[in-house]
Amino acid sequence: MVQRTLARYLTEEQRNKGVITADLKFLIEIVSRACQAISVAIGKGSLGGVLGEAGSDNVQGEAQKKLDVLSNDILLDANEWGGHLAAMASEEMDLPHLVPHRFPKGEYLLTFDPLDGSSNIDVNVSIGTIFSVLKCPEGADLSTPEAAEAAFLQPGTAQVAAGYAVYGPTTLLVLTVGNGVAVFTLDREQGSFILTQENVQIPADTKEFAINMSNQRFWEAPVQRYVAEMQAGKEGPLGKDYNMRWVASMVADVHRIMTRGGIFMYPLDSKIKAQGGKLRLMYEANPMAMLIEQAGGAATTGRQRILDIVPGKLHQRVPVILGSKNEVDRVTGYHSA
Ligand code: P6P
Repeated sequence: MVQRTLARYLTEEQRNKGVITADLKFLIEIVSRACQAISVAIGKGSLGGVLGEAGSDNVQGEAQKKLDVLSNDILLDANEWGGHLAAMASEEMDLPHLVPHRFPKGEYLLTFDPLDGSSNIDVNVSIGTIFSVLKCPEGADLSTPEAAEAAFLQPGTAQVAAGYAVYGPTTLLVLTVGNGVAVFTLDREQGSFILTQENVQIPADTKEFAINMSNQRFWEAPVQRYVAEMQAGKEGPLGKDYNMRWVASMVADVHRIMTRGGIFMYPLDSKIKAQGGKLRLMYEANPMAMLIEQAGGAATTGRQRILDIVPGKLHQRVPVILGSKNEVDRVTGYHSA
């Protein structure tokens, strides 16, 4: 059977549905090759001298792992010369990274979390790269990194593409260009991503929830109620027994939901209320919310659709409740009860 590579899939999306431009196709291919390079670096582990702390902190005040910095550099280097981007923004950088003057500028903006779940790197648990693509507004001020931040502050509904790579037993690229969700598996011998699933559909119901239970005492009442009802099992109001999973790599937890359904929650709690949440809107919540909705799921903060949020700042944090639609609708409903 003829294998459909990422390049062929994108070409057919461009030709048949006019969904994407040649520049966006090029951008996604460049990002996929950067993810391949990150996958190779991760795969070397201790042998590559890439484990452990980098000895620096990122803009979030989190200690950076060597692989955080390496992954960020791989994505910057891969994307700045191609002429398809105007600027990039990353979890690892305080300000946007402008395309150097020596290279042509393009019409797209790229945001990314270069290595999500990096607390899992040193214990050999799946981690991932998350990315989101926006169009750069006409006339945007890109004169300085500080000025360029405003160009990124668009709601998630403005995304033209979103995806993640999950570095697990296999390396997968999960992608949407606004026409459903496709899954590509990295063929390491060929060095290309091969289409292995398209039109992903998340079951509307589930028996599996993902949340960090150690925060339970900090949760708001609607989440306390919902988790207690799931723990009550089939004797409780939800009438079924639930199982729990928490990988502490959003990409791994979201990919499980993409694969078999479930609900993922990093809700607002009293410990992080001042920050607005734990997860970042522009390069975690928004791309994952686009993917989840494109696969028939739902993604809210508990109070509003994530994709409708108009960002106030580049590294804004939000509560995240996403996954199987009927479950997300239920707990979102509890917030307005
Ligand atoms: P906690 C990883 O640091 C991350 O940003 C997400 O990938 C993950 O879902 C979450 O934080 C884990 O947070 O508080 O359980 O360590």
